[in-house]
Amino acid sequence: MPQLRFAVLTLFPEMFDAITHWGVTGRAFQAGLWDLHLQDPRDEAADRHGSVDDRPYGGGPGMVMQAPILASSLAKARQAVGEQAKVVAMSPQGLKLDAALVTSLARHSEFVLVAGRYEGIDERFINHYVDLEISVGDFVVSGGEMPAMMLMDAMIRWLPGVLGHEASASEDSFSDGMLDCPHYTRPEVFEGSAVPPVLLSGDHAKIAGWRRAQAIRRTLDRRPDLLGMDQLSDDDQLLLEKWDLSRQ
Ligand code: 9D3
Repeated sequence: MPQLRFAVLTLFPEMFDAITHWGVTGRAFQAGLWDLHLQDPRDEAADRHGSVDDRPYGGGPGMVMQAPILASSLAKARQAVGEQAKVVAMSPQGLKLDAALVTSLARHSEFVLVAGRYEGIDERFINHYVDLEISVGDFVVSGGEMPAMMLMDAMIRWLPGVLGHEASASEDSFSDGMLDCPHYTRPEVFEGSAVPPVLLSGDHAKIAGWRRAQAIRRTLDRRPDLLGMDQLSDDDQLLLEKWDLSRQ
């Protein structure tokens, strides 16, 4: 029944309340649009201390998650989510997540996400079982749980029925390779700054043109890499000129 099914290998399953209990993803979970199975590798520990990690061969700081523990945890997760599930490890060494990667993953509907802790995961587990490693960016966080939740959230937003009729994932910033326009609500004047008059005009075509011009200007200023070209279309250039946003 769910359109998207995830299992996550994690030592901190309670963290995932963040996406099952709150907001857009929480509502969609309660509605049965997506499903989540949490598998704690601690359940596979053989010793009475519940060890899932050990010291790195060759020495060095930190501990490494053990391959046999992760392999039996993965086997249980696959039973829950489907034997054909795509296995994705969240990793600082992974492919950097972006909108194109999120939509390309949508060809699959069953995933096991591996959220690591400690210094890392035994490379043999990755080589034997992991289809794809994904990073959320070039900065360090303390484990794979929040990156896994970011990936799931980004995918869940694309499911039909998740976003209300007033919004769609394809209208979101980045889907069209452009930053969003600025937004305003009451009061009409805040600390001496008025809302741009065009937004009060009631002329919907004019408002749409202004918003597009603002989005183009902000993308040029802040994220020219998103446009991936050094020339605007003639239409977009004219729109910037109309709203006096051309520069130079
Ligand atoms: C000293 C080497 N560090 C690797 C950059 C050690 C290390 C730090 C943090 C190993 C693992 C982690 C935990 N991070 C993740 O599991 C992680 C992550 C990240 O830190 N940044 C961006 N994306 C991701 S996805 C998973």
